[in-house]
Amino acid sequence: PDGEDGDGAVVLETRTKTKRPPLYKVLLLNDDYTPMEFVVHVLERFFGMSHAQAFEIMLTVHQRGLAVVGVFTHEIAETKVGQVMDFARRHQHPLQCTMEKED
Ligand code: NFA
Repeated sequence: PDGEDGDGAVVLETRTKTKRPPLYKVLLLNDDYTPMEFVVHVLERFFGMSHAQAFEIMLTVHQRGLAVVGVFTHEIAETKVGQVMDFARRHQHPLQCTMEKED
């Protein structure tokens, strides 16, 4: 709606809609070598999951090839992907983590 700026001047076309940021899915990919316990630890450490939740998602990735492990803004998704990829590389596991824009 139109507003008034305090000096009596009318401010036309005040913004009323608040845009939400685009969201990105963070995906974890299966491989044949990364130990299951390592994946569970990654999900607990970087995605705040309980042990039971982390085990369930790890099994989904293992059985289906990949799973969405979280949905975040671009900056947070990039940070999560970087943290997982660094941690996996440091432990010499081939675990892959990527991000994809939500529709
Ligand atoms: N497939 C791996 C194994 O059998 C476990 C795994 C699960 C790896 C999820 C990557 C992601 N050791």
